[in-house]
Amino acid sequence: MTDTALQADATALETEVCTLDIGGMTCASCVRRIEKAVLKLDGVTDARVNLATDSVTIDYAASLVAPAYLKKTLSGLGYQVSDKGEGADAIDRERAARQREVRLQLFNLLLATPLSL
Ligand code: 9UX
Repeated sequence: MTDTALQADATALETEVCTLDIGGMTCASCVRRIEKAVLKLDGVTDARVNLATDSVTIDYAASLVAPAYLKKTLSGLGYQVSDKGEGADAIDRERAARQREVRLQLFNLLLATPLSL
């Protein structure tokens, strides 16, 4: 398939958008380096790096490329890659798990008390 045919196909495809946080972008050339690497992949139709927020927004066809592969490509270049807001989500999940643990111990305590009397 020629490049133009491939591009025509890509634009006809349903595209998804994902934003990834990128750690380790220290100079403006990183922007071009990241955009070039991602745009080179089949299924990627656009990539926009935002240096101010340390993130990249990628338009891609989910039928041709998986977000995990986009992440792998960028981490392969030496950047720290995570889903947007993953850090905050992880903290929330940890907090929820801790609350479950506390409730479980309280329940065990209430259950054990009458038996020991
Ligand atoms: Mo600049 Mo980025 O010297 O990988 S291109 S830090």
